[in-house]
Amino acid sequence: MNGFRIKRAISRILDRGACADSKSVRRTWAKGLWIGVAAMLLTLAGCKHPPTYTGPPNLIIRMVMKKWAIVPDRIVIPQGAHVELSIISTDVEHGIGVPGLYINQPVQPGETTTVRFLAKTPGTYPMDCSVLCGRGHDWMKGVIIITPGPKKAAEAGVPGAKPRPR
Ligand SMILES: [Cu+2]
Repeated sequence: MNGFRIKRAISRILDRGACADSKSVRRTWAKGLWIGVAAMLLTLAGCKHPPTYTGPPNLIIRMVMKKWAIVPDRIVIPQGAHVELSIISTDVEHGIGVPGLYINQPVQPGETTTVRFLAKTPGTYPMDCSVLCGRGHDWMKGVIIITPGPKKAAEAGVPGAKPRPR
């Protein structure tokens, strides 16, 4: 009788043990899942966007992307400007890419692509075509220069810059 009880007690303990094991396996899975979700959220939170502004732009720059050039290919912007790039393509799909300003937008032919950003930090920001568009794709390069200090767009010699009508 005693031997039977001991066997039952042992099997109960073993059962509990097995149960605890599967629970801990489940817990480990749940932990892994939460860590995965947290990592994903952190990655998304870490995605950079161009520094932006509210209200209307005070500097609109019209640009043309075509085989194989970005026109104008040198854009000088005074620091602090509320910039709107208004970009068209005259032939195939291109893309405006300015990694330093976290800009990467496709530019479809027949559509105007608008990119807004605050010219926050002075510097030289290389730009290029971000969509593989053909054999001359690598030649499609340019630069955005944000000059320090408050200057009017005209003084900074912004090509294609037009003040917003008031
Ligand atoms: Cu391209």
